Amino acid sequence: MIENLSEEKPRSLLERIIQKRGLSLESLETGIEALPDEALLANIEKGATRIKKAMYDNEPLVIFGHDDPDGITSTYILYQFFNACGFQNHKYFIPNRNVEPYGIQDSLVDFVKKGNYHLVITVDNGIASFEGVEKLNEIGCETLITDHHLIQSDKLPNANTIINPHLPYSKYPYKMLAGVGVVLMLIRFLGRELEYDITPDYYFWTAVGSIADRVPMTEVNRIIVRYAFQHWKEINNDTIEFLLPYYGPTETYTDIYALIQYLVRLLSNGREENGENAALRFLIKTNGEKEELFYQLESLKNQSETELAKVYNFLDTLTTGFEGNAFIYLDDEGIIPYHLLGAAASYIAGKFAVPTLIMKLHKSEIVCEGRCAEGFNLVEAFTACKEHLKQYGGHAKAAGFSLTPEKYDSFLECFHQYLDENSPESFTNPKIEPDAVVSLEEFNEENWFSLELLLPYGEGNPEPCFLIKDTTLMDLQSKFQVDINGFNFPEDAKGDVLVSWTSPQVLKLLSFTETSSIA
Ligand SMILES: [Mn+2]
Repeated sequence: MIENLSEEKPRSLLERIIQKRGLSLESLETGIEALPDEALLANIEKGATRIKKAMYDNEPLVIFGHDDPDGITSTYILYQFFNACGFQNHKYFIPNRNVEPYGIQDSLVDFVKKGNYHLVITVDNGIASFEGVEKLNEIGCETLITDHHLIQSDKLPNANTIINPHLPYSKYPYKMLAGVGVVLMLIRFLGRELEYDITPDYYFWTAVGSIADRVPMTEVNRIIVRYAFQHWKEINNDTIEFLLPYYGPTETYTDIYALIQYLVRLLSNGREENGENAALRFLIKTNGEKEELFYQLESLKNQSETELAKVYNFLDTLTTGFEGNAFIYLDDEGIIPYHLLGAAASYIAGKFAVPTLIMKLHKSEIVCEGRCAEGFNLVEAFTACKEHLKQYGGHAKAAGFSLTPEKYDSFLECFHQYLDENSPESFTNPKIEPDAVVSLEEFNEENWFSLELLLPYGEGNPEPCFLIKDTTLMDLQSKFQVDINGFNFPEDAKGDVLVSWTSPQVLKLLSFTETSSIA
């Protein structure tokens, strides 16, 4: 009798989602005390020792970043850490991908020569800079590589030290850190040794770079972001202080998560020449200069969002009625700007869940950004076709390459053959599984706030998806703002709808299945 009663007790929306996903309340509340010991990251001790030597000997060093928000936040937290420790002999160099290829190029080698630097610390890049590291060695400059990109064909650059969770002998149990996550672990390790307290602002900026790089929001990455949420009020950082008057409230975790997503967009637009980057300068500079750079980045962000909307529109027309096991497009009409190739590929791969290659002729080479969903590995695919490529690299689900135009046809042939042999069947029409069947009444304030425990969303922890049975558009619209999301939902139809709950008053349609029409 008692058992029956407890079975019938209605469970909260949050409890149903947690159960459906096989999670537990405890696992969602894990704090930083549960982080693995960063000493398990291979070579971290050697790297830390090299950095401490530079600090004690006051050796001039350069942090060599990458021009995306992961690279910018990586550079920023390491730069700030040196500042905080009272070290003053560090500079940074951020290459511009629109001007030069990925990784260590001659521009950095020249910068190092001129400044007589003895040490380069790469962040969020370097693992594929075989020639670049050799060139630095030749001029007597050591390289410490910190990176999270995949290691190519067991070949490693000839660097002083390499810290990368993908090193086969690394014992650190979590591989999916962002570049900035690797840097945070190095700073935590150094902080321990130098007895310097790693404050919540380091975690906050790591959260920004990690969410920007779309690493899975599970385990270590999730703990880092949650720590930034939980300690938000203690964050003492002049960039955040500067932003608050411009930005809306930051009372709830939803607000802070939205601020992080805003910063991801803001920091994507700082590319400059000669190793400089406006986004990094915005983070580092103070007062008047910060304000000027903020307005500059804001206006660049608005420009690029307008540009992006145009590209998405174009892709929508290009993919009307699309079916197939891959989407491959060479932009020979010049509609997709070079710097939006990755965004374009992400858009298509997200919409159709197929491997997507978007290519463009750039400086007499064909450059490609590839994206794909679960179940396919772009780096493996490119490796299988590497004889046709000039350079390639990246992650399983986000990778790129360059090739000479003469090799284009032979590459395509090779890639199609690889697809035929390696495509899972589920590429066509991935089915969305609801986390819970809900009534409209359940989309209330109490439930909204209870779901904040699931934040941050990302790969491995998707935004919940709800099934509302037998409803009409009128029912939904009587209580909510409904984002139809391009679906056909006739006024006179009843149906089962899948929605995501994007803000307390907004439901976004993910699918609609008609059950009956209203007589
Ligand atoms: Mn990265």
